[in-house]
Formats: sequence, C-alpha cells, structure tokens
Amino acid sequence: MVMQEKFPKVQEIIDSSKSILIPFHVHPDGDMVGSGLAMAAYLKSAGKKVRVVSVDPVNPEWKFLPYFDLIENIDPLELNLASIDLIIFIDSESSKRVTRGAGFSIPDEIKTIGVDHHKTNPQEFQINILNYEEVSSAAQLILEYFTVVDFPLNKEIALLLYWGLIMDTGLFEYFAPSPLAKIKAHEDAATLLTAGAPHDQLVHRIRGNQNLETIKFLAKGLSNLQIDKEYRFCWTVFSNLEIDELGLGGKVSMVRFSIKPFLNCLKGTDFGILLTEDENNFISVSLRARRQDGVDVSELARILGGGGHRAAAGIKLKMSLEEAEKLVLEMARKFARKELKTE
Ligand SMILES: [Mn+2]
Repeated sequence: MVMQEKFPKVQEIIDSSKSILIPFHVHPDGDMVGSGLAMAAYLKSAGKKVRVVSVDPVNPEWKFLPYFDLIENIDPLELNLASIDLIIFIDSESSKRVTRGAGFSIPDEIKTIGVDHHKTNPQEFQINILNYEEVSSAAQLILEYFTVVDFPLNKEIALLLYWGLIMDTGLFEYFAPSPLAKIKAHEDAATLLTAGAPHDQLVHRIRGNQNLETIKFLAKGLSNLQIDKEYRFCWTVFSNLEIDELGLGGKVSMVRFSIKPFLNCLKGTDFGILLTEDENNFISVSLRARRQDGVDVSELARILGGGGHRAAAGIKLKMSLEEAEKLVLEMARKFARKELKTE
C-alpha cells in the first residue's frame, strides 16, 4: 500500500517517544474506539506511557472491548501536555476534531502523527498516514502498520481492529471508496478472523442488543422523514425536545446511527439528510448518498463547512435547528440542481 513507505518513520518516532497521547475524535465511533485502543495496546506492549482521552463519553455498551478501561473522559484541552512527547490522531481529519470550541494548539516540541481515511484530511500532522482510496477504516491502516512492524495480532487486538472495520463498513454493506477497497476490506477481515476476531459475538453486539429507546428513536426518525421529489432527496429532523421525550437526553449521538441506513434507501432520491440537535448546542447534520456512483455528498458537506466521504459526510452547525434546517435544505436544493439525476 502507498502508505507503507512512511511506516519506518512512524516506528522511529514511536521508539523515540516515552509518553504518548491518543485523543478520540468527537462522537467517537467504533472505528475510533477500536483503532485507538488497538494502538494503545501496541504502545503499552512497547513499554510506553499511554493516555487515551475522549472529550465525549464513549458508548457504555462498548465496555466489553479489551482495554476499554484505558479511556479517560477528559477534554484534551484540559490536559497538561508538558510530559507528552507524541500525539497520535486516529480517524481524525485534524486536531480540531478531538475537542470543541477554539481548537487544540499543540506545542512545537510535541510530535504528531495522523492515521486517517477521510478524503478531506488536510494533512496537518508531522507524519500523515492517509489513505482514502484503498481502505475503508482507520483500523485497516493500523492493521497494515502492525503487519509491517511485525506486531503479532492476538485475539484482543484482532477483535478491536475487526470492530473498527465492521462498524465503519456497516457490516460490509457500505459503499466502498473503490473496488480495490471493497476487496481489501474483506481480505483484512479474513486476516482478523484468522487471528481470532469473534464475528458472531460482535454482530450480536450490534444487531441483537438494541434497547427500546433506540427503536423508538428510529420510529420517530422514520415518521419525521420527508421527501423533496423535485430535487430528489429526503430528510428527517430531531429536536432536543423530541429526544428528551424519548428519554434519550444526552445520548442522541449514540443512537443516531440507527437512522442512517434509512437515509439512502428511498426510491426517487439521490441522497438523504439527518439533522439533530446535539448535546452541546450544535446542530449535527449527516449526509448519505443513495449510490456510490451517484452524487458526492462530501461536496455538499464541504460547502456547508463540513467534510467526509463521497457517500457519507457530515457537518456541525452553530445555529438553531430551524435555521439549520432552512440553510441545509436551501443548499441541498442548490447542490442537487447541479448534480446528475440517477435512478
Ligand atoms: Mn473511520
């Protein structure tokens, strides 16, 4: 893979560092948590002092993941970085993704490595392991690195990386960034399964472990779904009030994923939009394209100040839900006008 030439340098930087920080991106997803913990396990086995911090609470349902107890629910902005030699940003396009507000300024003497698979990544770190064409998750880049540096995959590491892979690929039902990436996702899955990743157990954690609030959230989201037939998209909106009524106050980021598969399944649409008020008075906007070779929703995200992939992208807006809905629908119609119609 293209990135392998950078791996010796990554290893050299890790070797020369004693104390390493892994900050999770906001709304840490399965790829962030699986990849981050696998990297932490590797660093610990190499005798490093490791801190794993997350500005947002990590889904408590994921406590079964090995090394979960390493995660500290702390905003990296509150850390004293004096003793840190190296920060490894995983699944994060920039240092701004790991905190809120003004962003995260890193003293010059601290080294930085980024490991990411988002096309819109501006490569601001000292070493950028970025591949958005051949892989579908950060977990696969970590797997590639472990393979190159001969770090043996035990069951726990395989589980963590497989968790990242299946969560980012929606159990392989996703749109891969390229035909090669689709093949590689399955090849890497085979490697991780061979090393002991428990597929059935993990699928059960995802599919067979819903609570009633999540199902009601999904039902509400689906009943709020609207369609713009002219511009060929659908959207659904969640207010904080509706979220509170469902007993999900403060937990919406954890159940949002249940609606996402329905944003790109409607006949007569090219893409779908989900708007939710999140815990910190931001409006969180998720975009999903209906076809991999259809419209590029990362373009719409970019216009609105966000980012992501061709078929899955997102934006955070600092405004009221009503204003956000108006703005996003207006821009979506402008965007749709320029795009080719697909059936
Ligand atoms: Mn990811």
